[in-house]
Amino acid sequence: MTHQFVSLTPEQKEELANVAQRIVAPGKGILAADESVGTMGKRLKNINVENTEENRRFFRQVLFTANSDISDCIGGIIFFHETLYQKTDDGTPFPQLVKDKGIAVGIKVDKGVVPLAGTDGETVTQGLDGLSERCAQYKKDGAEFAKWRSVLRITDQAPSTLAIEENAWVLARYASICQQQGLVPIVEPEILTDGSHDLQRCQYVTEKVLAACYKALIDHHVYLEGTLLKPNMVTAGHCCTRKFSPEEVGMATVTALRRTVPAAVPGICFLSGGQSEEEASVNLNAINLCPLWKPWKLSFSFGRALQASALIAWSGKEDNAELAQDAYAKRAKINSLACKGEYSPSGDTNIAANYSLYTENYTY
Ligand code: 5MM
Repeated sequence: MTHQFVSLTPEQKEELANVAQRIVAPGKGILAADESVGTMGKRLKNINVENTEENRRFFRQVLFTANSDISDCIGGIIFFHETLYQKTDDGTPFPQLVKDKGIAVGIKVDKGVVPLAGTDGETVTQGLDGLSERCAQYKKDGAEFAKWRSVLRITDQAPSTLAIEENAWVLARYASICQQQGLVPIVEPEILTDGSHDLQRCQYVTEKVLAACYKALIDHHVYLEGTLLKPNMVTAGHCCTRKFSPEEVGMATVTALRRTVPAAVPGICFLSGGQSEEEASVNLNAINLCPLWKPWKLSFSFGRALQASALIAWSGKEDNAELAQDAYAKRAKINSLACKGEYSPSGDTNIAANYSLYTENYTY
């Protein structure tokens, strides 16, 4: 007979559940500003800006000092380690600045992916060594939630059972460790859009991956009410020749989630996965309009799809800071409406918002 050791006190559970619910309060989602130094370098290169610590700090400052109204749309911001210890020009620590706006501070705690031996180029995410100590320190330094990203790909043979199970197990170990240290874990099993597979294949794989994740989370006694899920939307592969409507994406996504994600999970915050800003918002809106029962909040945790226009507007020039903040606030507002199924696209042909943000093999 299996025995369940009680690992969290009622107070710990209450704190975790409260933080998770606060992040996905109605109309709120997450800004994923946790690009590691290398990833940020790629973003900056696109706008011809050098990847220096000061340029990374300045752009984050632009985002974090956006008008306080932003907290109606953003419930949490995910930081990268470096950013958690940076300050504004006037010396305010970034975590303090964000908290004062009523936004929860999150921290990326994974250390990227490495090859998973015995598979055809698949990966597993590393970072479990010393994780407990790092989480304890991050908690002291102002973090309330954490994020860990696993990466899976779709080919004729992939994802393999080994990759699905190993990544699910590691995500569960991470989630359990976070909760022990008082951080709400965001569980992110990203299935890349690389490939020419259709919507049905993505739905099938998403169901397999999420089912394995929740089996592992439950095996590890993770307190689901104190977690958030960050999955891919169910979309066709980047090279699929058949196009699917937002309504089809919404139905496939909600169907996959209903089959695999327990109702105890308070919120599902989608990654944007290389969709354009507008595509990601339209699909999130369609997901929320899907006429099926949805027991969780369906929100966003976008990186590229919340920052692309802002990066272009800024282009490394101090004088453009306000323009960049306007661009970021505009996308945040649109995504907030999409969380409630209230976004009506205006037919805006803004080039930046419709520009594909796809990066091949997004595994770094
Ligand atoms: C914002 O980027 C996050 C960190 O990326 P790296 O570990 O590659 O530096 C990343 O985990 C991000 O949160 C997810 O990929 C979702 O971002 P998108 O841009 O797909 O919404």
